[in-house]
Amino acid sequence: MSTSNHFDICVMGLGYIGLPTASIFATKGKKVLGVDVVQRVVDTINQGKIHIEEPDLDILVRAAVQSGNLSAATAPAPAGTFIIAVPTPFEKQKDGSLKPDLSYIESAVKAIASVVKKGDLIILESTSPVGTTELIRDWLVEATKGRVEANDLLYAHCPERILPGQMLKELVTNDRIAGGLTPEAAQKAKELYETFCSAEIFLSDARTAEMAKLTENSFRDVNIAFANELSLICDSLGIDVWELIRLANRHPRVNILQPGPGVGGHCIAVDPWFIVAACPDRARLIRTAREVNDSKPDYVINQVLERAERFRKPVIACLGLAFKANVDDLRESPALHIVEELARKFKGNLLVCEPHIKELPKSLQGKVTLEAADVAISKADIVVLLVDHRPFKNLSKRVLEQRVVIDTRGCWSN
Ligand code: SAJ
Repeated sequence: MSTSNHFDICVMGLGYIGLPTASIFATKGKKVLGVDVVQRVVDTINQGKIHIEEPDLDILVRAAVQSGNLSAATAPAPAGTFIIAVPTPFEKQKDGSLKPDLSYIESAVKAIASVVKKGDLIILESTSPVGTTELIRDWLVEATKGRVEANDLLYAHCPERILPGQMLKELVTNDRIAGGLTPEAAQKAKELYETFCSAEIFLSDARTAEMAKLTENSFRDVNIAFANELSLICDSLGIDVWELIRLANRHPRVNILQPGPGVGGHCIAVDPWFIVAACPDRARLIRTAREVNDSKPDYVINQVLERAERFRKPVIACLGLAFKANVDDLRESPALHIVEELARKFKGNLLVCEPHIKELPKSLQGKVTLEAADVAISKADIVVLLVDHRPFKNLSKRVLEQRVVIDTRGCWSN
């Protein structure tokens, strides 16, 4: 790494991936500059604080800032390595599919164009369609107006695979892939991640690494879709899907996942579409799985409407808004979508409990009441369990007696 750099690493994007990555490198002795376009985020981090929720991330960031190795800014500076960890949003198409939007990655590339120099390593961590690492190289050549040529820099894709809620552990213990545009780039990226990663790091090319990340999340989506489809079939046939899955999973080679009210978060509900967008005629199973999972929230809404018919003015308690258990993240949450729809239909009679938030999201403010679970249940005719948060699982079944219960997660199933 060049000794003329003030920084070893410049991390572009200080969100769920960039911030833990920048911080862990800093605590291992690397000089890290974290860059984010939001001034408030930069200020918060420079004070050693965090703007997102993740267990123990506050401790890691504080340690990194106090060590003097991590600082944040709104613009990049020269460094030996640039890690791009910005979001990859998507545009919804008329047919319901999603198309990746690479504009944040492109902006990050343009921002580093004035400071990159020959020999630097550029790593893309953001989940991206196949071919994006090559695009980054082309954009950078263009943005530097030829000051750097295609072969002057090393490019690699090293996708993150950490699970929200367990990020700090998985950052260290998950195997990784270092996919380079050249073998040298892959090797350099591997050596860098060995700074903190105690698991194996596999060398590959950039396209395979890009596809591997999309494949992992599509695999999970397809498997959840199987469970969700089973839940619909079982409802029609009068079978308890939770008992069915428990029994089927006793087979040594069967491992069915859990049905739910839909698939949320910013990864599994999105990434499969990047494969569908690239090969629409071939990705038939992957597309259908997405459609099955995306249909589940409306199915739950209809279940509630059906059960509500027997009441004149039903009071409905919805338990959970997050996209999955034991996190505060409401992004792409099927539970939130369901509650928003029910709030429209049962104005003033909807009680919501989400133990991980103190304030309702804007879309629900003034439309529903945030309550503790026991209070909400005690006032409700219908109880809809949307997220299997630990406190809900531990609720005494007695409080549910004499209530219509819709348990979308099998939390209270025997
Ligand atoms: N879900 C079910 N049934 C299940 C499992 C999950 O309905 O049996 C739902 C959850 O409730 C949630 C959604 O699926 O709404 C996704 O949750 P998740 O825990 O499966 O995954 P994420 O989105 O939190 O994290 C995933 C992980 N990918 C895989 O497990 C293959 C993680 O390792 C990735 O790093 C992350 O996506 C990412 O950033 O891409």
